[in-house]
Amino acid sequence: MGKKLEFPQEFLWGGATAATQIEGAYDVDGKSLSIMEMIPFVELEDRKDLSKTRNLTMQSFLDSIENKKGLHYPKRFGNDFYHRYKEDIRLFKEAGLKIFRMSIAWTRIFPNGDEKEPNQKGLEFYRNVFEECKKQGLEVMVTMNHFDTPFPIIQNYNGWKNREVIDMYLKYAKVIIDEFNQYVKYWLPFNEINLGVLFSAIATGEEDASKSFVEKLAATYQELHHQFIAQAKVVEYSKKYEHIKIGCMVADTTTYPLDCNPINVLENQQKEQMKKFFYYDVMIKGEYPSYSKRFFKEIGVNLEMASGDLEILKNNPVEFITFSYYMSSTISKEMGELTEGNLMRLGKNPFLKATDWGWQIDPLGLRYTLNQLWDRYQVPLFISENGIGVLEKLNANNTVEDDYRIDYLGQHFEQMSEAIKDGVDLFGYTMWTPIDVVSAGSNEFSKRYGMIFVDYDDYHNGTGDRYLKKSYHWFKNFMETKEI
Ligand code: P53
Repeated sequence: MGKKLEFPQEFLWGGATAATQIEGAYDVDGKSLSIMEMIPFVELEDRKDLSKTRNLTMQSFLDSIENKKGLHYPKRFGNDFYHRYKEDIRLFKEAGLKIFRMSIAWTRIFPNGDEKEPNQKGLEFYRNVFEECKKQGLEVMVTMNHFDTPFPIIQNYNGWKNREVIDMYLKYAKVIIDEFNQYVKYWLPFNEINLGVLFSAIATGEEDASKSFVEKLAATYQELHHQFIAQAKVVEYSKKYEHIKIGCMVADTTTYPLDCNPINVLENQQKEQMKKFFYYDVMIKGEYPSYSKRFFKEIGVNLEMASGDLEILKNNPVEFITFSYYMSSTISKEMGELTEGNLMRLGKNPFLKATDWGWQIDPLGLRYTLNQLWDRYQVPLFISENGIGVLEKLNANNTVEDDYRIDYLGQHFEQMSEAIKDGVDLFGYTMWTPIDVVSAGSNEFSKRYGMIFVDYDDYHNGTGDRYLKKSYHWFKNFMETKEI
């Protein structure tokens, strides 16, 4: 007999995915390529070191279009959801999921960004998917932009650096809200909006090697400002429909001071401010916080704002917070100043174990994070991603005995239930991910997160058939009993 956890009856249990990591069908029905589909798979000796995957230039993107070098671009193939969505949605439903978080590919709706009319074939695909969810009784949460800005917008308009892109995005957002508000109650304008500043190439456009670090940083904060405005304008537009809600999505980089040395405590506080609270502060409180003004001034970043921008932000905060939570890390002054190399460096924590990719597993950190966000913002919270990536193979019984995933999920669920007892208003959770997908960061198929195994390897060899892992059956039982 397991331990029984308490959750509200209406708690939204679900699973999360993203278009370029599942759909495939990159060149059908008028779709353009997004930036994500132009990053090749690179075999790594050290899975923790992703630097080799990041040699991205405008030339490498252009070369990828015709792919004369014969490289493999995994996000063009995903896990074949485009053709298998009915089976997948049925499997999600049978596992007991109540909500499915997915993203719409901008590249299917406005392939060049500047068309007058949306691509009907693209709308039709998503309508079919939503109809299927409705038939199976699954609620839907949609991410409007999950790192996958159409490449033509980057090539022809210089991506998010250009203010004009706000209007292109808004046109896209209005079309999908008008078309699909009957199916979709929860909308997230941008996935992990804080990652753009860390990985400009992935989230918002190319990296320009000729620029200095500060110039690049200034450019990414300018892109971010445009995304904040775009998101606020989506919130403004959404007021047309009473039954839909717009939330934000932040990669929660939960950090602790390495020790009780006040130097490290203060260092952690400053990192927390600029790496996470800054984003929530702008999107929830509707203003640039004071500490960010000092940061920008000292580093030499001058944001260009149009008149009215600050009012737009102030008048249109999001209604709920979502965040991804995979790990925590430590911060110390020793790690150095904010430099290019260590932007994402994760300080070790001797009390935690890490995955093969160096992601330190920390269920208690989830309760800590939930309390921190609730104390500070007092808006409903939703965990839009959480899970564990592992190298896995099917065994002789065509399954995977993924007890580590069962432990990971169960321990995180337990801390969620504790946070709810603490009084935190947590209304849902979508695991990353119910089914194996292409990895966002490393492009592998081998970094598997699913409860459902998909028979593809890193080069898209395989049948694509779906098999249930042990965690699938465990989760299904958890949905019925709430026992871990
Ligand atoms: P992958 C870094 C840190 C935290 C979350 O990531 C991140 C990333 C990007 O790698 O991204 C989110 O596949 C993202 C998903 C992604 C998932 O976390 O690199 O929203 O698209 O798949 C897991 O292991």
